[in-house]
Amino acid sequence: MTEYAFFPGCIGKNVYPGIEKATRLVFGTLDVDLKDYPYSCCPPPGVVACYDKESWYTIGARNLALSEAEDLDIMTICAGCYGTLHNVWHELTHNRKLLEKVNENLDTIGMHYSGKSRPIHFVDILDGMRKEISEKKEIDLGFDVAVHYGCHYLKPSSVTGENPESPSVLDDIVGLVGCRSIEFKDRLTCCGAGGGVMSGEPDLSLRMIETKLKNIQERNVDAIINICSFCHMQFDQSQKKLKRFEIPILHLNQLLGLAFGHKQKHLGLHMNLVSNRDLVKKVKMARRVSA
Ligand code: 9S8
Ligand code: 9S8
Ligand code: COM
Repeated sequence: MTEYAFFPGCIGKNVYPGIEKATRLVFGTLDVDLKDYPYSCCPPPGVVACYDKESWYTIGARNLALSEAEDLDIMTICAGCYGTLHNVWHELTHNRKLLEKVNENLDTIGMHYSGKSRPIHFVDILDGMRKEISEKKEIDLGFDVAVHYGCHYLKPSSVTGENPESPSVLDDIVGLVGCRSIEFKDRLTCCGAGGGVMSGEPDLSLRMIETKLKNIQERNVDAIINICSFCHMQFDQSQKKLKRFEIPILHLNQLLGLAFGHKQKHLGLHMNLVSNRDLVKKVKMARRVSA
C-alpha cells in the first residue's frame, strides 16, 4: 500500500472540514494510506514569506521534518500549502547555507530537516493513478465544469515543473469521472484571494473574483472545481457576498468522492454557503443511469 504524510492545512481542516474528510475517503478508496502528524500552519506563501522569510523557511521545514522522521513524502490538498512546502523544500535543497541556518533554528526544538521528505500536491498523485480512478468510478457524473488551477499550483514553473500557460492535468482528471471541462475567458487568472489580497484589499479581491465568476457564469456550468482550500473559500464566500451568483463549488476530492459513490453528507457538500442541492439531484440521476 502506498503511504503519504497528509498535510490538511488550516482551511481544509477548520473552515471546510468536508474537504479533509473527502480527501480521506477518496484516498482510502484508492488504497493510499494517509498518516497524520501535529502540523502547524504551512505558513502561507503569499503572506508570511513576504515579511519574514527566515521564519517561513523554519516553520515550513519543521512541518517537513515531522514526516521526514518516518521517511514519508508529504501530500497537500491546498495550492497555497503546496506553494510553501514545495518552495521551502526546493530552496533548502539548493542552498546549503540556508539549510544550515534553518537547522540551527530547528535544533532549539530538537528537530532536524535534511531535504529528503518531499512535498507533493494531491493532483500530481492522482495524475499517476488514472487507471485506479477509472476502476473505482461508480458513477459517470456527466457534469459540465469550470476548473480552477490556482496560482501556487502552477507557478513558479521553474520550481513546480508545470506548464503554467496551458495546463491540462485537471481537465483530464475530471474527464475520468465523466465530466466535461468547459473553457472560459481568462481561466488561469488568480481567484483574488492569495497574497494577502483577501484580507488586505477586500474590495479588490471581490472585484477580481466577480470578474472570474461572470466569465464562468457565461458558460453555464454545473460546478466549479478547485484544487486549493483557499480558492475554495474565496469562490464560496464571495458568491454570498456578491449575492448575484449561485454556482456550486467543489474541491476536486469532493467531486471524485461523488463519482466513487460516497454520500454527499460524508463529503461535506452541505458545509458550503452556496447550495449544492441541484448538483446532488443530478448525482442521484447519474447514479440511476450508471447502475
Ligand atoms: S495552512 Fe494555515 S492558512 Fe493555509 S490552507 Fe493552504 S495555506 Fe497552508
Ligand atoms: S489563486 Fe492566485 S494566489 Fe491562489 S492558489 Fe489558492 S488562492 Fe486562489
Ligand atoms: C493562497 C495562499 S492559496 S497565499 O495567500 O498566497 O499565501
